[in-house]
Amino acid sequence: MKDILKAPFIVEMVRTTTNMYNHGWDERNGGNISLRVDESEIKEYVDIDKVIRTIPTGFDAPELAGMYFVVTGTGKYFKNVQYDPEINLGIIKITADGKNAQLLWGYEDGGQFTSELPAHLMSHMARLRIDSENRVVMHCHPANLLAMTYVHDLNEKAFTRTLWQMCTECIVVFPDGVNVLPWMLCGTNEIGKATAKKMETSRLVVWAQHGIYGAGKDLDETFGLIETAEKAAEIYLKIAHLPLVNTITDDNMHQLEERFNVKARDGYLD
Ligand code: 2HA
Ligand code: ZN
Repeated sequence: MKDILKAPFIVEMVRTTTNMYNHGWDERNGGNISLRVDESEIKEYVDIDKVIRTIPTGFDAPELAGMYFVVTGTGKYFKNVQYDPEINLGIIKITADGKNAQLLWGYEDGGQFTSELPAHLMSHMARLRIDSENRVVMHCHPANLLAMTYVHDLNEKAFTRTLWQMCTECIVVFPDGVNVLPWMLCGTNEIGKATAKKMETSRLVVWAQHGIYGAGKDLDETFGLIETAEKAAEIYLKIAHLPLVNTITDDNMHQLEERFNVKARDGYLD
């Protein structure tokens, strides 16, 4: 067996959680990540027949049966992942019936996966139906996006258009826009289902007064998606109280669509 602490999927999780903490997106135990990894890769580092514990997920995820995920632990601090990956992270395999998770490595203090696992697994299912390359679901609490949900209309088209108008790159990075959920109780199957439904039409889902979910093919891409939306929200908060003199027009955005070969979400541009 190779050294798991040198596995690219663990190294990347450590780097990403540390980076997110350093961005101020994951105070205390805020935020969680799940990363899908192929069995062939996992097998080089852990004995996949040695189940440490079986933990019920609390819902059915039949489409994910047999899949492996690296998942941040519940109650764990992103700040600390770099010092003790084996306590703060875990590798789970979803059982054949889709109802349980077998722990193969990690959560060494007896812990378990994030309380937001329903939102993660349901979002993986939703994204995988659209894009078989999707591997990551990421949740965090970036201050500017969060602040924006207190002062901006939560209508998805209006919210998306404002973000697109704040930085030229936005429409290129997230042409599918952002979807928005009203405040809901977190950690429940209900918010999980609602998030997954929103993931059908966008890789970014804002949880009003809480944070954001992102999905993507790797940790870098997903981080970059959230980073770009958060930057736009920061610009919005810098200008929202000032008289607006200039903006990025819909005509400008059509030029960006053409130049970068992207298609803005249907009906979002004039
Ligand atoms: O894991 O961010 O939404 C802590 C949270 C819950
Ligand atoms: Zn949260």
